Amino acid sequence: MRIFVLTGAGISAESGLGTFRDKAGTGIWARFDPMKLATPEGFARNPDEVHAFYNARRKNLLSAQPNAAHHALARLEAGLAEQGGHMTLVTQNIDDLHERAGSQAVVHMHGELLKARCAACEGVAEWRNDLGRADRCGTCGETGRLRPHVVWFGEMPFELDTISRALDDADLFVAIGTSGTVYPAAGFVAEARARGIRTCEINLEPSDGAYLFDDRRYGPASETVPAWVEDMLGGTERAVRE
Ligand code: BJW
Repeated sequence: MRIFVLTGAGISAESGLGTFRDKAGTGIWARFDPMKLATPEGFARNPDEVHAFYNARRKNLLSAQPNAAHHALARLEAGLAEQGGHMTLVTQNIDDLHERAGSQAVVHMHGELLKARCAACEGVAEWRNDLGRADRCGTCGETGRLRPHVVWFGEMPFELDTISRALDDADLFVAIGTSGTVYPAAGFVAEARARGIRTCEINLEPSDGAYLFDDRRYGPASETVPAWVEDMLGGTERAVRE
């Protein structure tokens, strides 16, 4: 079996990293303005404010740990490979919790919080400390041109060609912990359906696009994802009922 997994903020919620939107209205974008903090225009207007937002989230990430859902997906990747199958893991998350849980190949379509990118030379470097306007690019030596290596609204997500090829090649599309609000990721389920691929949603609660999924499992990711992975590797494959 070839499985395409798309993860979102919900998979890292139980690791203490906030989600952006939830039905209770307590997500990050209910407290902070995404137009100020997650657009190139907002960064150009007030780089210090944007750096402070990402510096706080970077600190939080460095003290967070992967949870049972991240570990289960790492087991699934290894287990499918042993059975001659394959898993593609695409995440919208900028955290590194999949890697720390042992996932070997993670596509970060919205970038990575522990990296900085230079607007002058496009060089990308590991970055674990606070980032600010006084910092110098290690590649070209320019000062004040570094930004978080993340994808803001209006910017092109990374690796869309890789993602499209992986969708072409999948038997099952699974969305975990994502509200399905932000495009192009929100459109992957429709693309999967158009290719005749079975679809499964695993989330705390039904997303607005829940009707697009053939199979649905609801509850905290730390419980639902390990149970689903056990089914997939155990061969019962409840999630792909014919
Ligand atoms: C749990 C749980 C638990 C809680 N267990 N579950 C087409 C139509 C309309 C608009 C557009 C469109 N195409 C483009 C747009 C514009 C825009 C967009 O989509 N806007 C929408 C708001 C309408 N998109 C863009 O600008 C993108 N670029 C782009 O489209 O380029 C042009 C292009 C055109 C054509 C093809 C290709 C490209 C860029 C989007 C960049 C998103 N950036 C952010 C911030 C940067 C990273 C960061 O700071 O972290 O990325 S926004 C934010 O949302 C972040 C996330 O990755 C992203 C998605 O959020 P996610 O992961 O779904 O989280 P939540 O919080 O929304 O949902 C969490 C879910 O978990 C909830 O359902 C909970 O219930 C659940 N949950 N606890 C399981 N314990």
